[in-house]
Order: sequence, then C-alpha cells, then structure tokens
Amino acid sequence: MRNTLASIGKLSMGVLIACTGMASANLLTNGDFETQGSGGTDDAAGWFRTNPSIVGRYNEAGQAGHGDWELLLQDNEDAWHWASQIVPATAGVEYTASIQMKGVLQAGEIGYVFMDFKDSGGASLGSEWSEYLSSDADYGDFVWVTRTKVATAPAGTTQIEFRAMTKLDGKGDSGVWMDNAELVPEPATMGLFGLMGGAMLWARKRFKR
Ligand SMILES: [Ca+2]
Ligand SMILES: [Ca+2]
Repeated sequence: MRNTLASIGKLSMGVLIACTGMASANLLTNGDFETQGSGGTDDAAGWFRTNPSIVGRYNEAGQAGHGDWELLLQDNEDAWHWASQIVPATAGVEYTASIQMKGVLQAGEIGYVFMDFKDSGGASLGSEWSEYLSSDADYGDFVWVTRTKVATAPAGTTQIEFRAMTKLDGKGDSGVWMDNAELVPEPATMGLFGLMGGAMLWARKRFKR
C-alpha cells in the first residue's frame, strides 16, 4: 500500500513540476521593451505602434526590475493609442494579461492592459481589459503599479491582440510609462493535475487505516 501511495506522490510531483515549468510561458515577444526594432531606438522589436511620434521606447536608468528601456505613451492627442502584438490563441483557454504602468494622469485619462479575441479572419469576438486611473487607490504620480486581466478566449478564437494602451486628453500634461508586458495561457496540464489530485484523495480515503 505504501508503495502505491509513494508512486502516486512521485507522479503528481512530476506533474506539478511540469505545470510550474509551463506557468511562466509569456506569449509576447520583447515584453520588457529592451530590444530595439529596425525603426530606430524608439522602435520596440515585435510591437506595432499606432503613432511612432506618440508611442515609443523610452530610455530610463535606475528603475529596479525595468532594465534600460520602457514603453512611453505621450499626451499629444485626445485619442486611444497603443503598442500591440497579435499572437496565436485557443478558444476555451484562460489567458492572463498583465503590464506594469506608472505616470501622471488627469481625471478621465486611462491606461489599459487590453486583450481583443479574434477569429481566423481577424474579426473581433470580444475585448477584455483592466484600467489604470488617477482615482485608483494605488495611484501616485510616477509610482509603478501592475494591472492584470484574466479572461477565457470565446468560441472561435484563434488569436489575441494584446495592447499596451492609453486614452489621454492631448493637453500635454500627462504620460504613461509601461513595462514587463505578459500574456500567459493557463497551463495545458492543469486538467491532468486536477485529475491527479482527485486520484490521491481517492487513494488516501481508500487505503487509510
Ligand atoms: Ca524594460
Ligand atoms: Ca493630459
């Protein structure tokens, strides 16, 4: 009996290790904005920008955990602007989108971590996002915070557009810096892990005493 329990224990430890390994799989390229693209120092490799004169890489030393480069979204227009990436995705899978932000915002201005779920033709199937506002409890001028959104890809999803986005008012008195963008799917082996947990419970009940 002990052997049975020990082998179940070993097996689930192996599954647990497999899950831990997969949990850190960031689908985004250059989420830390450290890699320069072909368009100059303000171009972040792998990222589309709505307007290169408003959205671009920003060099800042001495920010622990942020390397040398961040993404800066400037307050030059009363409009939505973003840096984005489109990555393959699977319907029914839960995705966690997160990004760190700091800046100066006036009332009504917003920073977003944003996901748009798309079908194979590129049509939107729905969007999910989390907001960064000057009225947030954790807001302070130039204080880094993290915003996270968890959502399940709807039926028909084959890709996700991830956006690091702002809606500023164009008065030139605001700005949002973003860094360490992540888009992470739930571990594919989570179902199996749940199964193993159930098997262990059953084995404990069955063989106790
Ligand atoms: Ca960085
Ligand atoms: Ca402003």
